[in-house]
Amino acid sequence: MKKLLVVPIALLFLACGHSKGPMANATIDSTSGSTAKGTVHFQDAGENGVEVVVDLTGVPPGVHGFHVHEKGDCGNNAQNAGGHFNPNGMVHGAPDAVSHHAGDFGNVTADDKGEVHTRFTTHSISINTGTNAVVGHAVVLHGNPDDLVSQPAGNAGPRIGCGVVTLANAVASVNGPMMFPARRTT
Ligand SMILES: [Cu+2]
Ligand SMILES: [Zn+2]
Repeated sequence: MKKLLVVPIALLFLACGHSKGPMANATIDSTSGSTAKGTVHFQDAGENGVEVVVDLTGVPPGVHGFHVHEKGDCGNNAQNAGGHFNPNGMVHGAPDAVSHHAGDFGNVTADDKGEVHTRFTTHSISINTGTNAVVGHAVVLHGNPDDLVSQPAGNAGPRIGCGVVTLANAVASVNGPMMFPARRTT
């Protein structure tokens, strides 16, 4: 009888943990002379890696370098964010290149209204676990395209938007209430 109870509860626990894994957000603010702003949302997608959803406005139409940078500090017109987030000591490159920084998201493209709405998945970062955790670092939007080749940062020009990535939830708090039935059976 006890075993019959435990199995469905375990399945519930797993299902919930998968659909509501850790999430993080960055609110992008403009640097001086820029109007770029918006949000970047990170969602743990299990085996698919991390889904990144980007929604920006006020961006000059065209192609713009888009990266996670090392320091979680957007001060001094985002210069304080430092270089690209590179926990594995790689050289700069395209997101699908053999070698690239964990923070190399490549480029995003703003439409003729100056808006970016895009999403992609990546295995290069995690939300908040391990050395590739994105929380605590900064997302930076550049004025020019990342050429995906130049070292150390793709020659993407000025930093026109920046936001620090913060954790939006925690798996433990989401799953906590679901453990009540398990405790009641003992
Ligand atoms: Cu950058
Ligand atoms: Zn890079």
